Amino acid sequence: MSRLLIVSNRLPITLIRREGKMRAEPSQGGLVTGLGSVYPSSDSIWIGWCGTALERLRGQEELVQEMLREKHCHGVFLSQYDIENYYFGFSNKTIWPLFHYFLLYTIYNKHFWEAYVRVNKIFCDEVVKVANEDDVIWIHDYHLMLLPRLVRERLPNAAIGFFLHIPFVSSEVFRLLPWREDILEGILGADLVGFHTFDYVRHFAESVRRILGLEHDLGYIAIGDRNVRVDAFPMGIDYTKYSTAGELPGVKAHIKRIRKRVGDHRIILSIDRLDYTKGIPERLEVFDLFMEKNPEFREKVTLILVAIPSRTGVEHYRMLKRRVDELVGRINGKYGSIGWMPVWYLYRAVPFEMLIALYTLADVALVTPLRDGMNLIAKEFVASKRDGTGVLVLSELAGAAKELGEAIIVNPNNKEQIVAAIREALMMPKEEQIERNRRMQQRLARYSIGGWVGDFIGCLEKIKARQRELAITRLSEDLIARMVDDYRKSKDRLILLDYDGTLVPFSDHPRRARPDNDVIPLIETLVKIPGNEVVIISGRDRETLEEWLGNLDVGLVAEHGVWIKERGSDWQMIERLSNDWKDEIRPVLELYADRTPGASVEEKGYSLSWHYRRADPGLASVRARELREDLTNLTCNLSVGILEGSKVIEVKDVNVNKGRAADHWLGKKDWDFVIAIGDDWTDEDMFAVLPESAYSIRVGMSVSKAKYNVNSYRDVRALLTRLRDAYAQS
Ligand code: GDG
Repeated sequence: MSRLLIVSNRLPITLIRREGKMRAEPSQGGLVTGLGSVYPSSDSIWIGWCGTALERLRGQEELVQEMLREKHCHGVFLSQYDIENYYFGFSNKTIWPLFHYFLLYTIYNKHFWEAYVRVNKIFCDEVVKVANEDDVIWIHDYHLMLLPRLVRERLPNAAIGFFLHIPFVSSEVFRLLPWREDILEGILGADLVGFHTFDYVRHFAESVRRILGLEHDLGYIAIGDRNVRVDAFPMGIDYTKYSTAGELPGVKAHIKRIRKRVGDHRIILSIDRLDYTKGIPERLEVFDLFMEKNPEFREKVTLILVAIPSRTGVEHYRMLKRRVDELVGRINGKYGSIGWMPVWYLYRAVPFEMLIALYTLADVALVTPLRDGMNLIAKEFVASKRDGTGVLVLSELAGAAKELGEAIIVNPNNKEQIVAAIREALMMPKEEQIERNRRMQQRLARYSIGGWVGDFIGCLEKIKARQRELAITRLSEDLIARMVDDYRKSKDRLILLDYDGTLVPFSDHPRRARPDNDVIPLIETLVKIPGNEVVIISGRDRETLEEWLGNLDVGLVAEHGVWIKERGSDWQMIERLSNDWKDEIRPVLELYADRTPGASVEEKGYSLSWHYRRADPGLASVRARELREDLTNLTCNLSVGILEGSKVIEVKDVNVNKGRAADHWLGKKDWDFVIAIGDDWTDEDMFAVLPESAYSIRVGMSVSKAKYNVNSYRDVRALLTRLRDAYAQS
């Protein structure tokens, strides 16, 4: 039976050794509280660190592992040194600040990085120990970004998902990281990469494109022979748990106690881990400004500030704690009176019932992080509002803002705006509060944590199914053997080959993609074999083909079929074509080339092409889309068609395509062996006209009319070499 292996830095339980005895306590934080309401379960295993350094567990590892096994967990043991450098170091002093745009807090340190690599390898060993072949492996968060690739290397066919719980920064910021390639390649070891929002998806895909040079297409990134899916999965919460928790007796008791403490004051609530990304001091400054500007609310409103201690071993967190303490003291000193303390500050984690009591009582939740991957507090607050009252003031820089549009959305750096938002929230009529919350509640109920998990895992399963389909079409050794056998037995053989991307690799400058010293002798020997007819069917112009391949005894097709040249004859046109349309289209292509640095226009006898391989990829893809639209409108009354190749848009006569050119040769003889190989959309016309018995091969792992796929021009050369040698052996 297939199981789900969840892998995260921390297990949902923390083991604490006190007076020689081990005790288990629930862990804190967004990931474990979110996923912890669905897992661990009997058909899953959660793999992670148990929260205590190896040195403190010495001799008790087996016992700990046994305790964890009972809870469907598997422990990863880490030394104090690794915790310092991998967890407090690279994870929390490098990645965390960088990925939240706190560049000045980011430390680049070789020892941190080395520990990060080492610990990811330790995690990999544990995953491999636990995993069965058909398990689904779901790796979480920024501590383990190298793990997908490491696991892939050891378990090549495993179903691996990766989810990042924090933002993925813009490529301009990500590129600052000295180990950027390793991180991207690490993540791309997964089959499915998930983020909270589409912005993060875009940032990731853009970083991959700029740093690794890999293109993305409709949410897929091709890396080697694998296609990695990248998509947004906004994490939900256990809606029922929060919407019904108000009934728990413990919650009612807490409500009473809190009411007694704050009297009938209106309550503004602020809850976060004490982290500089959450904007806690900034929020206190806003509260100060609110009190100053709105004296009528003094002695009427209390801010309950819950700050959960977090990463206390990191200097910036200790500084933050001092700053918050100071600000709370200052505000309470400035506005407080005998019967009223403006800020009630709790520096500790609160039990679940108290959390719900606070959500229930709060008139306003002030959730204003400076950056936040998602922010579950905002969602939990809304879900807990059984009577529908209460107002959420939410930062636009939290991922949750994308889904909670009915909240009052603010820029966390705009203090005046937040002051106004607090006032608006406190004055908002009840009916409006209810209407806004009900809409958000419906959305949260529909996409709860179970839906989120199901969506992610469902998507991963679909990808694996798609990979299995593609694997069936991949040209296997068995198929090659069969092809070689057919080839050997046949007498009249037609070999149709595209040029760029099929026989030779692409180059930034089309003129540089000359045939090299390996490919020329290969074709030369192939055409010498009696019964072989080789035709090179290209989109290039006649002159270039003549210059590069004219000496070979092959058939040639130029401009996708405008011109053909039989072995030993001259170039001829496939039919009379008109060029009248060019004057209308050329200026448009030139205009787009001027607007896109690196793009260029190429004019061939009966076609015009707009090349963008050397242009900035982001800009080029926008321009290419615009150009396509313009051309579609412009050409609707002309007999020309728009063709998309690899980084090129081509306009040419609709009557001309590689299919017609291929037909010319197919009709010449009763061939008993036909093979056609090509790498882009223009070759699909050629595949479409082949007889059923033909072998058709598309270079690259795209869906195609061709029967089989290979990875690259190298595979094509290897295959042609096998065919050539097969003759010598027969
Ligand atoms: C990361 C990302 C993303 C908090 N205090 C108490 C308590 N909590 C629970 C809350 C909530 C969770 O912890 C906090 O989640 P957040 O989402 O707000 O924040 P991070 O810990 O920074 O989490 C974040 C998240 O991962 C999930 O992907 O949303 O952007 O930074 O569930 O309820 N629970 C209890 N007492 C507390 O005092 N019982």
